[in-house]
Amino acid sequence: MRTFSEHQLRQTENLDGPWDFVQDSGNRGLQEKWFERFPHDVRAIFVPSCWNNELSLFDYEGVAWYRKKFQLHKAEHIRLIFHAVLGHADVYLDGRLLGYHYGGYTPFDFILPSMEEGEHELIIRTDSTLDRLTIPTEHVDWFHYGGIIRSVELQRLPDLFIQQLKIDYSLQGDDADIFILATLASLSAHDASIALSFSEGGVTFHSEQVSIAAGQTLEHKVNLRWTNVRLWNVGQPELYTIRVHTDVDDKIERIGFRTIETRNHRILINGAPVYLKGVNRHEEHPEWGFAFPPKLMSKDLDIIRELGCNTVRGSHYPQSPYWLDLLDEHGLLFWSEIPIWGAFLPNETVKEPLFQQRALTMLEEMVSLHFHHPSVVFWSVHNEIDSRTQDAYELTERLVSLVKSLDASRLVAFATMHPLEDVLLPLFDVIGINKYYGWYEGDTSQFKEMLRLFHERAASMGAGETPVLMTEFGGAAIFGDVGWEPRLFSEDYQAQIITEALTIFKDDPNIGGTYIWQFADIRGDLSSNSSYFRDRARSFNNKGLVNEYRKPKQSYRDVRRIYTSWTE
Ligand code: ADA
Repeated sequence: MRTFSEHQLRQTENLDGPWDFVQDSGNRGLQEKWFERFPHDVRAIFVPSCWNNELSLFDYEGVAWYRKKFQLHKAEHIRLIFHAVLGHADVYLDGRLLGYHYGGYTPFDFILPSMEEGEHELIIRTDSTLDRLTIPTEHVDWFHYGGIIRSVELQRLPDLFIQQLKIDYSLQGDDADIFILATLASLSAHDASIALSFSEGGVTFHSEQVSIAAGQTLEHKVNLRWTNVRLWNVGQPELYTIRVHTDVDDKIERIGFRTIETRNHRILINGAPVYLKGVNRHEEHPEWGFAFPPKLMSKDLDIIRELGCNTVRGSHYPQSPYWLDLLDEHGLLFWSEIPIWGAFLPNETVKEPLFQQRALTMLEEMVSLHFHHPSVVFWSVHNEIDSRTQDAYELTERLVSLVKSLDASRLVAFATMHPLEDVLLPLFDVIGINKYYGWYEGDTSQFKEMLRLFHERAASMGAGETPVLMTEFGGAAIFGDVGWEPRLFSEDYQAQIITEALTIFKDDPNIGGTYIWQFADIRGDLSSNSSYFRDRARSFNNKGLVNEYRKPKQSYRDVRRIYTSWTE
């Protein structure tokens, strides 16, 4: 799950591997109380995975139940962490409902004090159904996978345990004011006093004795100043591993020191402008769906670095912490976003309290999941919603103010598909434009005029200084379709429009960087009964620079030549 251990002392165990699995296409399980009596007619499924990658389940969207039994060899406190379950998840333990989570790409957990020794039965009812109030909603340009896509972890907790470690800082040059918050929790019937120590790279820098009342939580703050810290930078990753521990428990987080600013239409890292050379990456593969294995993440990273990129947009949902660890370790910048995918999002949905609440929760969970990664520069609140309306404005105000209250150090961004009519521009630190001249409309020469009008309009709205990134552009190519003439869907045509667009964007001083749509081909969501996405040949979104098995198309080679020649 991470490239480093999050604990040295705490005992943790992944409940990964085969689980009992049963499809509930008639949605009978709740009424028949499958959480008390799991059906006998089950199949084994691997966790983590997407069930759609199993035989006969390819197209299944709906309810499915999972079961795993585990043993406790003594009575003890435990914590169950679900690192990501797609859609709706109801969790039952020994027949009792522990709770419900809605989301898909962020963890949730349960702390279970004084569990009895012996066998326990964990059951999860998941529902992958997309509808008008889910995020994403029912018409979305990626496959409707379902399942437990990241690990399920069982932790054994002592009476006094470390619930959270949060590290924030502010930098003056290379001196850092560091703010550490360690949250301790007591599951004990007695007041206690405990020695708490903080270390970095194995060297203790702070210790003190703290008291905690029976059954309470305690937020313990430590503020200190470190001088001459090594700064994390693009291509120069300097990381600090910070551990808090008692004699029975610990928690490890990893951070990097760097500043983020914007000036002259550029993103500045540690005061220096960085022209962003990026791709959009879905964390998806035809064999694994969204349960993307670590080995393939490091291959993706190699291919993206070889392309000359210094940044990745995590389109369109919070990506795995393992992936962000890799970016931290190689000094690439990351754009993190929640899965509000708006191209077909009705305005009525935007106003719905349930939809808004889900969006706010997803944002909060994303910020909490990715907070310590120095690679994260952008928090993106939505993609391609109808940004011309007052309803969009009101939703966006809520989302932006929540993100800013959670983390004032990063840039709040979005991607618009209505650059010339958008009313949201003044709300953001960074504006992303998605436009497909040369593919869905017109030809690439139209980018120039569109951008001229956009900059004029942004200035008239008071957003003239806001950096603008081209967050999506490109076109589809079927891997292997090459020829003498650049036809739609050929590798030649895709390479041509991407290279033309890149040249135009680089010549525009108001553009601070580019994210090509997209890194790799992904499965699309097509069916014979639906009119959506019918232009997706092979049932894939074929706009990848590499195909779904990461084989390079012509555009990959051309973009590599361009990105590696851009030195700014
Ligand atoms: C949109 C969207 C992407 C993808 C792309 C396309 O801009 O944000 O997810 O669907 O268009 O391929 O059309």
